[in-house]
Amino acid sequence: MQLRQFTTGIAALAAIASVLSANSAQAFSFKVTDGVANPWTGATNQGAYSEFSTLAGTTTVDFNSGQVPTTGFAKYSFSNGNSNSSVRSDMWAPVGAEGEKNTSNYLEVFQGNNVIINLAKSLNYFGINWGAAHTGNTYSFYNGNTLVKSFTTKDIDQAGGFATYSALHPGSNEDGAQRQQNGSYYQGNGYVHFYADSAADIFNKIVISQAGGGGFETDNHSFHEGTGKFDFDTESVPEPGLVMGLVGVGGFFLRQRRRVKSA
Ligand SMILES: [Ca+2]
Ligand SMILES: [Ca+2]
Repeated sequence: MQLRQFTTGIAALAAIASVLSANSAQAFSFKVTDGVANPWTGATNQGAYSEFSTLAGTTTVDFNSGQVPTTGFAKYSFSNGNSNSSVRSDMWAPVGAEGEKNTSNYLEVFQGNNVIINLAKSLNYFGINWGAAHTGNTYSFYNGNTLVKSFTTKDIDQAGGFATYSALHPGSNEDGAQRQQNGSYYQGNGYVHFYADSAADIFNKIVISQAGGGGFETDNHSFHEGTGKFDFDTESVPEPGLVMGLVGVGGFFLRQRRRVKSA
């Protein structure tokens, strides 16, 4: 968003921009898409998955086991036990890429009980199926104990909104909800991609929190390892079948990737 503001900028913004850049070299971006059906099974009732799920170096957590992972690449913990925030399955699950009802388990976070995700390696990308959006849904990205960037529902609204406003998630007039023709407010859903624009923006810890009432519902978290810029537009995303076919010829795969990236 900062980039877009700068490039479409009016003179008044130039001063703000220079203050920001003096304060921090960081630029951290996000994009909202529909996401895709489960890229491994084709299932459409498990929420939306990242278009980058099958990119080499990406790990995806779908919560379908009913638990958060507490070992491995992404270790999840609750700041206050898991007395109210938890993995569950109910009507508030984030909807699928074409608005389908999600009948799988997902992660629910309430105020006062944050979810902390500690990563085994540095990341340059985190994607999430964000659903039933409420005011006060908050993501904070850290490198060690240093906050890289926070985002809230309002940031999505200001950038043009969510991909889908679902009748499955009736809500009230607030950040993340939009009035539809029948007079009801529907809450936002979509696949939201957060990514580093430079090596200064990589991160290894994510905190998911809720400020105020309502819950924060997410599913299908995807983590991409990286120590530099994540190029959203030119990262190649091979078809799942292609990845399977190239398992034994990683060198070829890497060469293809480099070629695409430098094109
Ligand atoms: Ca799920
Ligand atoms: Ca919610």
